[in-house]
Amino acid sequence: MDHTTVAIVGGGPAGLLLSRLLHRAGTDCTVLERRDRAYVERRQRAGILEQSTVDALREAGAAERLDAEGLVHDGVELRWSGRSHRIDFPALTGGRRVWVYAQTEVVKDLIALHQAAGTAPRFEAEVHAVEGIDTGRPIVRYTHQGRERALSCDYVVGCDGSHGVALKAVPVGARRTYERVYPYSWLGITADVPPSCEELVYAHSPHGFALHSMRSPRVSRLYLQVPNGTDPEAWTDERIWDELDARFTLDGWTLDRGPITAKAVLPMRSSVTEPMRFGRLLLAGDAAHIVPPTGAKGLNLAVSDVVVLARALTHRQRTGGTELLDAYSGTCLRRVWRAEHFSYTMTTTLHTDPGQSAFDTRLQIAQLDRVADSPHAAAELALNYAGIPVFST
Ligand code: RFL
Ligand code: PHB
Repeated sequence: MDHTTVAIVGGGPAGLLLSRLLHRAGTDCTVLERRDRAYVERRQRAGILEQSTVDALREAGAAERLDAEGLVHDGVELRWSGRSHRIDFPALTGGRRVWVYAQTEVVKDLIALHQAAGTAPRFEAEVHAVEGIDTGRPIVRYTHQGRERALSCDYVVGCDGSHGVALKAVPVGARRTYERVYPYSWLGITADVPPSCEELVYAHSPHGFALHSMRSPRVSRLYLQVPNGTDPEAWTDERIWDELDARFTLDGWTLDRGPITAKAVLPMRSSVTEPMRFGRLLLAGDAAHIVPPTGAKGLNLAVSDVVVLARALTHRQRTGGTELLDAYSGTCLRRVWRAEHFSYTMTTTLHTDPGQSAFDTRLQIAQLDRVADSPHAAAELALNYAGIPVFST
């Protein structure tokens, strides 16, 4: 049976970055990814990297293209009730900012570096069981090219996303999942048209939430709140643009339209599984927690988890000490719950709940007015959005 020090289940951003950090620190590891490379590189997801994510990618030597092509943003705009307010990140956070750089590009960059270093994931390797996590020598069982395989290791890390198998190795009585499902989804589109704004626009409107984001100076990415169960094909391009127009409406501003090249509906969920460590199994990224995308935190949390974990595993490898691994779950969960709270607050302040009363709407507007009128409220939003340093909580 093959052996590796750290077996990593899942080659999304969490697994790929963890393996990059471990290899650079001299710790041997193997990533098992059930999809092929092309599929993993194409998956359209997050678009905003906070300051500490960029710092982590730079430290991993994985930011060359990000630094050349990423769009640095110093703020976002909020729109509601005919008002508009800009949140100035550097001014409110002591110099922190965010980058617009798609998750697909982060993934492509990490895979290219792994290929060059001879440390690429084992693609099309589907893990179906993780055994012995309460022993000193766990075993990961997987299928590769139609053959059953096994990999023994010192530690297993579940980076296998929200429907992963790693978590299932933890006895039900030893874990607890806290969850909230929202009564609305996002219809996300990509369009071949230059963005109509320089920075992201988050809009609260009587028609529901809308977000204007971007992928490049020529490609726009936009989202609008739709009912759960919506079929994206039921929305024609014209209907999407009309609805976006209505939600972003602001005197003197126009939304430019262009060909829509991708269209998908994503559900909104908050979830945290505790603890993030059980014996020799550690969970990271979406395998442990999900946030609704309104705060742009999902990918950033995955990165902060693996930064903490790489340090703990490297410390174990170098000194034999397990104190950082013992602290892993508690260290991460403080940041995770803070991000959960922020994502929940952004989501519930900006979306229209199907059962929402006029009173509820007035409260949302009062909250948005407060952010515009109080530097303290604006600073709280800016610090959460631009992200606090990984080792500060
Ligand atoms: P990922 O990216 O889901 O990667 C998990 C990887 O594990 C593999 N895998 C397995 N491999 C082997 N054996 C098995 N049994 C396996 N089971 C799963 C999968 O193929 C996959 O490659 O998790 P990771 O690395 O933790 O990264 C987290 C981020 O991807 C995620 O937080 C964000 O993308 C969340 N998210 C968004 N966040 C934002 O901030 N803004 C967004 O607009 C946004 N859009 C999204 C999203 C997540 C989505 N999902 C997961 C449904 C849109 C979608 C559709
Ligand atoms: C995106 O560009 O995909 C994006 C940006 C900000 C969010 C969510 C998604 O809050």
